[in-house]
Amino acid sequence: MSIFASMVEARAQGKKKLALLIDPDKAEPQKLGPLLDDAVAAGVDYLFLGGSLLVNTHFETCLASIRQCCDLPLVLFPGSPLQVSRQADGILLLSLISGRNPELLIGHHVIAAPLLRESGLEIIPTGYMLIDGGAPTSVSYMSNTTPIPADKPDIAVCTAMAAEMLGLKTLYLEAGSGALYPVSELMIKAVRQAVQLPIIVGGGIRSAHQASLSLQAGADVLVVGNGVEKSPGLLKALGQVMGS
Ligand code: 1GP
Repeated sequence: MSIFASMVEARAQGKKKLALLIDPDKAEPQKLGPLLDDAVAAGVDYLFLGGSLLVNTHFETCLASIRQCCDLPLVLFPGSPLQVSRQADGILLLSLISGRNPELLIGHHVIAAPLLRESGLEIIPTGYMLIDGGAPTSVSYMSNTTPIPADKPDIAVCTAMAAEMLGLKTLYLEAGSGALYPVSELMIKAVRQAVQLPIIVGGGIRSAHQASLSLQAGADVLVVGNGVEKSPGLLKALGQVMGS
């Protein structure tokens, strides 16, 4: 089954999915084994790999190490066209629809299109929406875009509706890695009521309680990165929340 089909099927069955984000800049490829063992034990559904920047040359090595350690679906979450690799299974083809930077709406996609076509990766067209998380984040700085204010769910709703009408396949509500505040339940609920697309939610999720609130509000896929790096027990707790 394709990655996208697994999201749609889970949504139809009222099940939730958990993604672990690995940032190739922070990960030490040779030391990923224990983290990936924990991810498998916790029932993580997808591994996302990517970051706003690449400041080292670990990207392909990281992918190879992950491949050696486990066979979880590996999805690229690219900060730039440099983060494309045949070693993954799929890619979130992100269009930054909360912003007005043409390069991130279509420009980079044009550059990457021939490579993506040839790569054999499953392409998952994704409406990427930055929501203000209480502090500037790498993604807002690097993308040179302004996040949707956290108290303006109407803007998020209209943006999500437009994404659905344009034919994008999933939405990613993003507070930004390490955000002070995750995307609010109010915002998730409002978007959930407006569209049928699978909704991915990430940024600033640091506790099982927060995860549970986001899921109840309507998130279909939760993404965690920083929280797991800082608190190794979090994955297990999240696995229990997903199970319930
Ligand atoms: C960032 O949504 C992801 O793009 C995950 O964020 O690292 O804050 O969990 P965290």
